Amino acid sequence: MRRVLASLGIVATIAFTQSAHAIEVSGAWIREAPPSARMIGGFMVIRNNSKQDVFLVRAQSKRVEHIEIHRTVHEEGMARMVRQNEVKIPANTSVTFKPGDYHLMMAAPKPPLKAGDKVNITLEFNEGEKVDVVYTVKKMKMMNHDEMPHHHH
Ligand SMILES: [Cu+2]
Repeated sequence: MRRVLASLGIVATIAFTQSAHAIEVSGAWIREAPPSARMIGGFMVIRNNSKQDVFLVRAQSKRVEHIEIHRTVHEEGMARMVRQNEVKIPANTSVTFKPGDYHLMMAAPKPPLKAGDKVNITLEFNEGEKVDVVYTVKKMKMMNHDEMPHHHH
C-alpha cells in the first residue's frame, strides 16, 4: 500500500511539472508524403509563455529517424533549405513552423505514414527542457519547398 501511494505521488509531481511548463506546442502535424518520399516535413506552433527567450535545439522520436530543424530561405528567387542549429522562440512570442519556413525534416519511415497516424516527437530546448508532442499526419496537396533537394553543409 505504501509503495502504491509513493508511485501516485511521483505521477502527480510529473503532471504538475508539465502543466506548469512555459513552453506550449499546438497544431502539430506531419505532411503525408508519397511512398517514394525519402524525407517528410513536420510543422507546429511553439509558444513561449516565459519572460526569457528559449531555443529549440533538438527533436527526437522513436518512430522517425534523423530529425533536423530546417528553414526554407529564399535568395534571388531560389528557395533552399538550411539546417538550423537552434531556433529562437522569443519571450512571450509564438514561432510558427510551416511549409516554406521553419520545419522539422525527418527520414520517411517504412512503411510510410498515412493520414491520421500519430507520431510522438520530443522537442528539446536549451537548459534541458523537453516537451513531448503528438504530431498528426495530414494530407496536403500543395506543392512546397520541402520537396526540393536538400542543401547539405
Ligand atoms: Cu527541410
